[in-house]
Amino acid sequence: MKKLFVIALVLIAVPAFAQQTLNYSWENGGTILGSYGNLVDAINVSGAQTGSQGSATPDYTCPGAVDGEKYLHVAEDPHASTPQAFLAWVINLNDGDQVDAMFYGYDMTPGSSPSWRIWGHYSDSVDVTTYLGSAGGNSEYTAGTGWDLVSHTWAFAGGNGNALVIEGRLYSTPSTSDPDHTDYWCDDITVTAPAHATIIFPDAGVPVESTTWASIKALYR
Ligand SMILES: [Ca+2]
Repeated sequence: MKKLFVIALVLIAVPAFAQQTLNYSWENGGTILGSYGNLVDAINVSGAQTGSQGSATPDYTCPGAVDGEKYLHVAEDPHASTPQAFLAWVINLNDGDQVDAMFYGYDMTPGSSPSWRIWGHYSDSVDVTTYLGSAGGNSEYTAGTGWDLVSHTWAFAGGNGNALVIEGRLYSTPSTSDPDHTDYWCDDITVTAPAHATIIFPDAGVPVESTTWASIKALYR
């Protein structure tokens, strides 16, 4: 009798707390949903990659994806302020909803830049490029031990907006110096949101503009 009561209570309680958790690991060849600031060369990559961290010549290597085969490369060029890569978008949220997100950023410089942070801002549920104010984030950086996890939990309070854009933020050093280019990689983002919301990740096969291809070729020639 007691067991039946417990089961019934769980069945009643579940709808009120129904959450969904989705993972995206860039395996579909996607890149980003959008960006802000001096973010360039958003490309889907696989295998070891070589990059620069504010240096004239490539000076460090990412060994490959932390999950699966593919992952995301972006770069800050030239260094200025704090570029943002829009990694996920949660739409149709209500005030008070809880959203959790985490992703892996590659970082080989303990205690100094380049580093990743996870942050968020509000938008409407129609256009991911709308900006309706900062939602805050986690002030911790990637640890600098290789693939490091950054995570944050938001209590949604979007005001006029009903969507949350989850950002990967890039922190480069020095803030201005030739060649003003730092490479970044991330992978394996997991988002948990209420079941009534919709979690959106980058689409497969988003065309890369020819100007971007030219700059990629220039980077690796
Ligand atoms: Ca992956």
